[in-house]
Amino acid sequence: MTKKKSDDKHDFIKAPLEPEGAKKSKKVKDNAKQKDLERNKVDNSGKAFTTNKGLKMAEEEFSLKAGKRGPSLLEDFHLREKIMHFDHERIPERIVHARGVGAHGVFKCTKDMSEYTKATLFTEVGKETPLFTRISTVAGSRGSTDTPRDARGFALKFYTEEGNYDIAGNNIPVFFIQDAIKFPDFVHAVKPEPHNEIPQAQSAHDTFWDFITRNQESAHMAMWAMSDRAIPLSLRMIDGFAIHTFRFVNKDGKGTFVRFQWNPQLGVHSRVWDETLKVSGNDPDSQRRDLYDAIDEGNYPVWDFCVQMIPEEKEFDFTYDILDPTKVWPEEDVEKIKIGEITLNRNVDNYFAETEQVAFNPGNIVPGIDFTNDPLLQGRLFSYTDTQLLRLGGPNFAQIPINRPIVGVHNNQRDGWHQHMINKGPVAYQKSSIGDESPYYESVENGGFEHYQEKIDGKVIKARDDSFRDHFSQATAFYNSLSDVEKEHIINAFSFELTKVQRKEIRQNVVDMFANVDEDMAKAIADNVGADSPDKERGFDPAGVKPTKEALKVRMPEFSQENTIFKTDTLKVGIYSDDEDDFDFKSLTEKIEKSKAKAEIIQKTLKETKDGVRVDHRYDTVHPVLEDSLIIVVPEKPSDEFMKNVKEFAEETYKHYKPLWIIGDAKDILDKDKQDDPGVMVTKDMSDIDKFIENVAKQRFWDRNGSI
Ligand code: HDE
Repeated sequence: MTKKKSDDKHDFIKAPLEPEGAKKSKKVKDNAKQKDLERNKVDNSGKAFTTNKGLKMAEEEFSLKAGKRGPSLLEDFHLREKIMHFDHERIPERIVHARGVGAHGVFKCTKDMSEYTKATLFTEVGKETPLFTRISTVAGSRGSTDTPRDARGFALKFYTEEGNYDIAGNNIPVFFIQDAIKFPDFVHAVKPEPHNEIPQAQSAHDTFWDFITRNQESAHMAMWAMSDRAIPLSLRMIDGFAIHTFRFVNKDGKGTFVRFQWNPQLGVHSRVWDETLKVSGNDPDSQRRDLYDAIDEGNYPVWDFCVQMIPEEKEFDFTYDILDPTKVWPEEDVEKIKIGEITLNRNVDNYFAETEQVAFNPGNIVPGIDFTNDPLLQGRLFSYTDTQLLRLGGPNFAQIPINRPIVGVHNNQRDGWHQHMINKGPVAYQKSSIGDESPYYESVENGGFEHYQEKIDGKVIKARDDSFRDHFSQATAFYNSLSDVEKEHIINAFSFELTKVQRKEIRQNVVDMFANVDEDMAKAIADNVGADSPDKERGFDPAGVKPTKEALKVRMPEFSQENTIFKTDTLKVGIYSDDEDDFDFKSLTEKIEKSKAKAEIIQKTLKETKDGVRVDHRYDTVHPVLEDSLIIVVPEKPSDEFMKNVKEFAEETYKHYKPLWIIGDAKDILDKDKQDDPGVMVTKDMSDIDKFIENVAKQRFWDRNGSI
């Protein structure tokens, strides 16, 4: 490489490629998709600068001009190429799920499912299939915050040996509507209102709640959206559900109804509302950062991948229609079976190339999987290709590196925008003697795809079966399966949302409608928002049917977060302390990290502690809501800077029910009457560390004074 002399003046700002202190990821075993992507990776290091046509340029400081002070010239092809590219750097964002984060990973089969499906990713124990995931919020635009109250999209693309298999799911097991034809209405209602484009990424406004009360099939999902599930602590702590009923097909052609879900080994955990609002302002990227950092540090999140199955003969044995996407299959009805594990182990190299350009489609299936007549699923099978055609600029988006399968693609499709394949020869049609009858069609026995031959018998009609008309039984069963704290959070969420609804009639309609879920709940919400006492009958749309007694008996304790997994792994322990203190930070942080939690020291500056431990934050550049628990190390003579923020740190941690430990004199830090509350520790030294670590695993202590 030769370097022009005149460039030397810039050398004093040489910056390393990686930021200081960047952690190195654990080396992950190469997989087929990773190797495939390597082909497209660009390495600029040590290379001469070129235009897009490969021309080396000697300089890029000035555009070409007629005279040093003259106008720019049209013949400056480099200026034109650069600006032209810049002008076209944006593509349409996704209509829904615009904000997302992506990661690579692997699916490992842990149970041979060949009795039910011939899909090879599920039939060989130990087999690993590379995958890509994109986790998203639904309503906000691409630049919105990570933490609104919203469902999270959780889409998986398995790069199988039989082609790509996608599950584009959510972290909530049901959906707002039963038929795809209502989707545009639903999305228009939840998105910012069209006249003023307010509010961004929020359901707390009139049109959303108007839609809900006018479309009562939404009752169940609305309950989930108001629950803690919609404000997750971390994307590593959410469930994934394919929602729809799919079909497994085995090699004898026998079908079995199946639902997929994947559950995090870290448990499902949430924030409290006040906290999530503050996180939004303090770190709008908190959730994508959390996922990125965890993977970067080698703390790979793992999900148990599970199925629930119903034999075709039992299709009509339930109190709900098993094809209804507004219903779950409670585990008391249908056993959940773990069949594999998903591990996310590699961050993307380039957000746009991978996360933005990835194209999921529930219609991407492999032999052994098929669709059912779920009317919501049927509409999705059309929508995804259609939207991607526009978003990714033409019909060849399956050739984009992140989308292309790890197996060869052979057909006689040709041309179109961004065609990358060079198909040789004169044949561009199927069945040709010139082309030696290639590509040939694979037999079903050898893995050729054949659609499931479901018998269909019915009239062409615009209607839905009566079996889809009970909209409240599972909404009630869900509410009744939650803990008191979770119920209180739902009441508070409804109250918050309705307080933002301007039209009194809509507030009233909501409390009337949700009295059909639980009258006490609706009454409490009505009291909070100043609505009249709820009237259940007025709030019931006669297009629906009332739940039967039997349907109301159902319980789903599996969905209460009280019954989730609790462990310390990767939870953050903030250590608020004074940089002049001689405290033994080394031992404290080592003990915390031994428990797999993460210690983060917060001091006046980023200089190391006196005993040489890395300091992560300054007092005023981190907010206590960004820590999962807090230790305050009080020095004998605290500095003014230490005292300035310490009360806020203590109060916020206390108020959000998180573990709090004050080592030293707590007098000027936390009110005396709060010091004996659950999850609060005040001690002279750090000998009680084990107790604190237990508290960190518990995460929240709901039986403190006050409620959120
Ligand atoms: Fe989607 N959905 N959706 N959706 N959806 C899209 O496709 C659509 C539905 C889901 O990370 C779009 O490429 C219709 C249910 C996820 O790239 C679009 C209906 C579930 C993602 C679309 C639904 C989902 C999308 C927008 C009603 C949970 C993000 C951009 C029938 C099971 C995938 C795009 C990613 C994205 C249409 C309902 C999940 C417009 C018509 C139910 C996770 O095609």
